[in-house]
Amino acid sequence: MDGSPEMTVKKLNIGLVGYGFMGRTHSNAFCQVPHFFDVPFAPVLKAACARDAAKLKPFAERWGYQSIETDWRKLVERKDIDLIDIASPNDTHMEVALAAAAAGKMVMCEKPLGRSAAESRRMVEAVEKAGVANMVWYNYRRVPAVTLAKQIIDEGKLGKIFHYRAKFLQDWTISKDLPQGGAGLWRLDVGVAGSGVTGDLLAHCIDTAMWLNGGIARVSGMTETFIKERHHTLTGKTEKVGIDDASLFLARFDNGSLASFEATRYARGHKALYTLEINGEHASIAWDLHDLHRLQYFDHRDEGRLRGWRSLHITDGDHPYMGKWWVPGLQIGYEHTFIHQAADFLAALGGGKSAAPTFRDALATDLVTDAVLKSARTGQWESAKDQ
Ligand code: SOE
Repeated sequence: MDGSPEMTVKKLNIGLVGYGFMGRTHSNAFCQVPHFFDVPFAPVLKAACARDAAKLKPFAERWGYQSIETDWRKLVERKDIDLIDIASPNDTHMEVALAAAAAGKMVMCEKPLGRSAAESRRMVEAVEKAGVANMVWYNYRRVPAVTLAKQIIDEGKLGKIFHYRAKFLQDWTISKDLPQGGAGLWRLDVGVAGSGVTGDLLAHCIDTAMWLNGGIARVSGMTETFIKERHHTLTGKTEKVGIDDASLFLARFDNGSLASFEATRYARGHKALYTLEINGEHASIAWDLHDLHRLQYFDHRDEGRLRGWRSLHITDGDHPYMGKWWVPGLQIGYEHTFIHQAADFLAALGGGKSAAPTFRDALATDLVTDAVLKSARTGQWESAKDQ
């Protein structure tokens, strides 16, 4: 996870594209990572890039970026940039990543990798052809409780896995008066986002699921767009809504286990309720983003009289990542998952590798989301594998 304290730390010059919510989480991760982890590279915030200089400037100043660019092509061409980090809306991911890889830069990209598996495939080919380190910011893998779940599963503590259940529930788009398009609302514009909750929320659930429980073979999905038309902030017209507001699917994993997944922005009262549960032959685990520092664990092998769900408080030094933070019992939060991801990326880079999830791993997720959307259209079970 990290290197030895004696190692020589080299500089890694970052060029960030985008300054929104994700631009902030990534910038914070780059700033914080060397303060807490012994990483072989120290990120340098060399340049931030976005079209709107007036909005970009205060962002760059606040985070300490040394310069700004208003054209990502210029950023990608700069000789003093080692890594391009894409934190801009989904419709920019492919173009920037292809150019960055062709220029020999390492590439990090916000999720989902592409707006479709076809876009993601081109991005995988580009980074692999260029031989550059790459990673996608599926941050929830790096919640210490979720990483612990991975360790527990890999150690075989659950035994054969029968069921996987995941949900990601929000409620922020219920109003019909909410427009689509533009800053903060591009997630509602299908041309920019690619899809609705399938690519935005289910993609997180699928990434974690395949990491914990292996590949997904087949899916049967159902989607709904509850509000069919919305005012578009960029065109000024009322336009058809092309995204899915809710998406549910059943799946069969390669290991034979059965799964159900659900994501919606219409679950009144839920802001970002990502939950997962896995049931195995011997034990089960459950996790909830709103209580992210706890992992629920039930082991049938416990003595009968004392058997029950244990609520593990994941704050001890021997829990994943926690030895780098405060003292046992003190919690960390959402932003730390990005810091962990940056730490793992830099450590892997020290060994000449890419940290997971790589672009190729993220393509596998996009194949599943594509299959879910296809199944919702055809009403058939669809393969989630590359055809
Ligand atoms: C959507 O509201 C969103 O911000 C996603 O885009 C993020 O990936 C998720 O982590 C939280 O919700």
